[in-house]
Amino acid sequence: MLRFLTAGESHGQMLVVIVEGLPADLPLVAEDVDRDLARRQLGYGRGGRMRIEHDHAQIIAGVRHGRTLGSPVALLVPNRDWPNWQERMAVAPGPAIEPVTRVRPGHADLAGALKYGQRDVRNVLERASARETAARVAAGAIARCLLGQAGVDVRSYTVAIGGQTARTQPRSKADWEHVEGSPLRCPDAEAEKGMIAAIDAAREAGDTLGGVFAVEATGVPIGLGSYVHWDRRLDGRLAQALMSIPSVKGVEVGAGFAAAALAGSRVHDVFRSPTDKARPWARQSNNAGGLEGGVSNGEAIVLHAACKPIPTLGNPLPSLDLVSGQPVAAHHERSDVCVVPAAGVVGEAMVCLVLADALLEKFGGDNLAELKRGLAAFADDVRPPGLV
Ligand code: EPS
Repeated sequence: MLRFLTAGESHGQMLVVIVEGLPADLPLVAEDVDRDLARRQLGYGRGGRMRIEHDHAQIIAGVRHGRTLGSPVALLVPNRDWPNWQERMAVAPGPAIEPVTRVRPGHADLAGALKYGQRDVRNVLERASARETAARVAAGAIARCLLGQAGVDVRSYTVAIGGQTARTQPRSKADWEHVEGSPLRCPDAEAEKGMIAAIDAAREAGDTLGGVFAVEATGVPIGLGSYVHWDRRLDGRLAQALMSIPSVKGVEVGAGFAAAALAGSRVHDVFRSPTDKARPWARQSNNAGGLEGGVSNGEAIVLHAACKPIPTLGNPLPSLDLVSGQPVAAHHERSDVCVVPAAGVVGEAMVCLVLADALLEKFGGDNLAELKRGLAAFADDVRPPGLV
């Protein structure tokens, strides 16, 4: 229902985003997108590039006078670093440029170069770069605007970095404000100190750190996704969306791997008494992470993603030269030490895109009023007859 495509190289002129399938009349301004673009750029442990970029979306199609038209929305995010790369990244043929040939273990460098038949790893790393996630965040911010109209809220926080783990989870509005204001988007200020020290030590050692982020979606209506085919299951769609983020190597839904060790009586989420008109089917726990049978069940959708440490190391690993096959140190260029807080914001964007797609699938609507009518009618339909 909702599709998006992005284009753009890390040091090219700009990122390009097209989002198609939005209903007409959705309020949308560039500031809605810029807010998330700015959040993605924050986080202790980022490298020099983030001091250059101040990402800003230019909406160029699909919106008139602050509202979507129902046509594809197109936007551009210029790369401020482009003037420094104009020759190296020129679209037109030009003088020969020194190729990158020392592949980085853990990066797309080798597999990408062999797959696409390239002798210059720059032809791979430019698009494999996590710069592309700025485009996803722009698309996700638009999806977030749609979800907001349905009362769905999507947030993220940092759970762990470099083996240091937060002991608290954000629950109240104040907790979430703390997350947004903290250097690593972490709810536990004590654990965060340890994470910062670990990042400093890694930077000193020319190393990098991974970690875990959580994404939570509240206000999700019951009934998004389906059990009828494997590819319609919402848990699978969300897991794929998170797994597609550069550096993510593991995704958990709800209690995830921990549930595998427990008896069913300890895992499944029993109902509260259905007296709450707003949430008559509410549960006493949420180990399922808001998803049963691949369908949203009205509880918060809770997802965790594990990020490996990024593969560009200040103190490069031993590697091989792509052209000569001889041992060399891996390529190093300016990079980040830790991207987990930024990855959390990208995770929000991917979850927003999947949920917005599933919302439109269930409730349809060529315009916002139709979508809202569908949502309201469904909420009435699923209320237990005794509560109407
Ligand atoms: C990246 C390397 C760094 C990061 C980049 C991802 O860029 P540069 O090579 O220009 O220093 O900053 O991330 C971004 C540009 C971004 O917007 O997140 C890499 O090799 O993947």
